[in-house]
Amino acid sequence: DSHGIRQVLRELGVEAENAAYSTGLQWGGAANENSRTVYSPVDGQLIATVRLATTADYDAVVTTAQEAFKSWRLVPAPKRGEIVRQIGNKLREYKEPLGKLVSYEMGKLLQEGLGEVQEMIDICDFAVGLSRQLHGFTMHSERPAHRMYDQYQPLGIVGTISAFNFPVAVWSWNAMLAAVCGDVNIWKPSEKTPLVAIAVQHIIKDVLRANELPEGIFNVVIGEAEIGAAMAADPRVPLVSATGSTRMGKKVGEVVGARLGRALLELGGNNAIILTQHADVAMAMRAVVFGAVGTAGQRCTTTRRLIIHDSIYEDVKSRLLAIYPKLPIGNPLQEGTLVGPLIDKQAVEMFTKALAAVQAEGGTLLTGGTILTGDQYPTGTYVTPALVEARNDYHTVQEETFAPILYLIKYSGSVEEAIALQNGVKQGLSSSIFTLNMREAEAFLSQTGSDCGIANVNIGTSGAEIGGAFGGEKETGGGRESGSDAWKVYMRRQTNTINYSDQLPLAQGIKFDV
Ligand code: UN1
Repeated sequence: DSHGIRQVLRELGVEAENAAYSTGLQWGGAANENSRTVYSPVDGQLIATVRLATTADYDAVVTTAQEAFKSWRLVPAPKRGEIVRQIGNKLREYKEPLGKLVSYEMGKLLQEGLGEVQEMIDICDFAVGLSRQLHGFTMHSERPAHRMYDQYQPLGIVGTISAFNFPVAVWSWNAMLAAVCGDVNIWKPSEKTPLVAIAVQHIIKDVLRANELPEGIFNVVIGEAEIGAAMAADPRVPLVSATGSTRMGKKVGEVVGARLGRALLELGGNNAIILTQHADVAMAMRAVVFGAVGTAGQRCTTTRRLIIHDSIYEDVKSRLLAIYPKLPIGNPLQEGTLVGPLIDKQAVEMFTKALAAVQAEGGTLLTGGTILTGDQYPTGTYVTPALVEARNDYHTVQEETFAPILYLIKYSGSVEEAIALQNGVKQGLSSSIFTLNMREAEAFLSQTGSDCGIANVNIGTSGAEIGGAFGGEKETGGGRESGSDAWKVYMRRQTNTINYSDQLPLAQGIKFDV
């Protein structure tokens, strides 16, 4: 235990790590054969064995959540905000150990693990403010002495399926907004990162207990895909929010759609940075490298394509070739490391397969693409980030490979050509342009510009703040989470018209005398 992880687990109270599920206060899940071992991608050590929930366990959780909803929806929204405020404070207290566990279980840098917990704290603060601002509009009625307005009511159970790469932050975007909206939560974390979810549930349990709140406001179900499938099909879950691959999202979206439920989908990205001839290239490099190799290329916002004007192409290429071979790859808990491991060997296989495929299509591997071995790299999950010269229409370039591969793509004409390349993929999450030319920047942001949910100027594709709505178009799934008015999807909207006259005039001037 060279990283003091046992101590971290103790601090976080993860002693009930065998439990398959937890409602707000109780840990449960009958002993069965169904368990999963969790190994750290950092050093290959066994962290824990986690028992997986059965669909019967899931059903028990739904019943408890339904019961909790009956009273939680009656708590005034600002009072619900007070609970979220306390959760945010607890997260502040536990930021160090939780951030460390995120890093150890998922493999991202300690800095990023801490950043992820910070993102949770930020969304808590946002949700607290929001709890007093669940505003609807008031409208002017066309009829005399009538009043019309919108109101937003709690929806019910929100099911959140989260991915391994942001194992706690993305859940918190959903759960904290849902909580102030008066909803109750069922969380199905990635089966690759169950411990951080268990740790968060422990933190939340303490807050619920201190406030004598009912069980079932926050629930976690540790399980495999069948739990997600059960949630998608379950009419007791009016909203299913799912983050992950487009393949997974299509399945969830179809099943939720078939019952006319609500799905909030945040799926794959194939994000590009455009570097025009007017780019501040030196400044852009930091954004490009952070975007491409940060989190070892395992963010949905990772920069996967670099669309470069041919006048600066060689300059950009040689700058990247100076940086890439020197990137400090290694233990993410160690200071100074910039690239940690991939989540598992399956991810490594996808990385090497994509590199072989793109070269078979005619791409040129400029650097990287190797699997590191030796004492420092005991897991077979450490790779050297790859730079590949490629064309946008290569099949491999069109797909999202969840690994550090950056495709360099050349364009020679106007910014419109670059925008067409940028939009010329199935996904539509994040995008950015580096230019000091106002016409190019505005063209990129116009209705004929980037077709993505996120479009940035002179910053990279990853590392969004929680204050904006987060999500994307096309195969990214169309959902929006986090800031702005994303909260509205977690509520049931109602239009109310009140007549305070002694007449009953009909709208549209219809005459109907009885
Ligand atoms: C994700 O990869 O699913 O914008 C979320 C970012 C982070 C969130 C990424 N704030 O890169």
